[in-house]
Amino acid sequence: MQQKKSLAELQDLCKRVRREIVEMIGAAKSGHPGGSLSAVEIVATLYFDVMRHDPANPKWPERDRFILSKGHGAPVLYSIMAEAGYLPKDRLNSLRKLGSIYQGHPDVRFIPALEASTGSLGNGLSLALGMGCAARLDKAAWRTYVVLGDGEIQEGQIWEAAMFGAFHKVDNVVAIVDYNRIQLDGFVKDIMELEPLVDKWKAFGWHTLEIDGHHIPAVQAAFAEAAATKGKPTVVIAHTVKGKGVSFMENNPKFHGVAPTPAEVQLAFQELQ
Ligand SMILES: Cc1ncc(C[n+]2csc(CCOP(=O)(O)OP(=O)(O)O)c2C)c(N)n1
Ligand SMILES: [Mg+2]
Repeated sequence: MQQKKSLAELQDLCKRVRREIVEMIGAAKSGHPGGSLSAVEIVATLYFDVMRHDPANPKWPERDRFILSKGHGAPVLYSIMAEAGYLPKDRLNSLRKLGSIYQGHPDVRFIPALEASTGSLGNGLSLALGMGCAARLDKAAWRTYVVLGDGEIQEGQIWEAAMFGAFHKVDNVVAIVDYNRIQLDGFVKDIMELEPLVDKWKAFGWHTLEIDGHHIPAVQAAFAEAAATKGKPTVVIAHTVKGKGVSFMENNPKFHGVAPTPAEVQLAFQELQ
């Protein structure tokens, strides 16, 4: 089983993961730094505190499942799965290269330890709810976690899935919305506003929590509350900062899908010590 990390260890890990995200996207000269950096605490807390899983046995039937529905955030997942021991660390810098297992979006053909290939936005919540129903049919205890982007949840399929999850009481699924308020080329509020977002999820019948997605104890508490919630699925609206940790990327739509230059990588490293 995966060892749990202390709060201090998790915070250290998050810094290291941020450096790796910047480094690998810099080396690739393309990729999505902003939405990778905003999800670091969420994914790290899941892998190193919340989920029951075993890197030595990736297909352990009782494992909790994780889906990064916003698949363009692949670097955060690759870095954390490498840290956990699923994947080779020394090849992270082959991101987006032909033949690399580290493709621009997570792909089960190259990384069998993944639960799903993602990147076509809008699908992950449906996948997660299907997995949740499968666990229930099997009377199994494993739970499913899915990270969604805020731009992503403008997709119609998300709201069909939301209706399904509440109607079928799929209470072993937790959706996390990485609410960084920026989508591909601008602010969500200017493109297609989501507010009042908490009210919407509540109206769809979900147990709805709102947290600071960079505050690890709040992330931990949200997952504990989700596990104790029966009869409805839980959604965690995680307020985050796109580009978190790198001053010139923070809250800057440019760094949705632009790689840092070598000089910017060095600048970011100084900030992420
Ligand atoms: C179905 C689909 N449409 C469009 C895209 C192109 N695309 C990639 S990322 C992105 C923006 C996503 O924004 P958000 O969900 O807020 O992600 P984050 O801010 O976490 O990076 C879009 C439109 C896609 N990957 N899939
Ligand atoms: Mg976003």
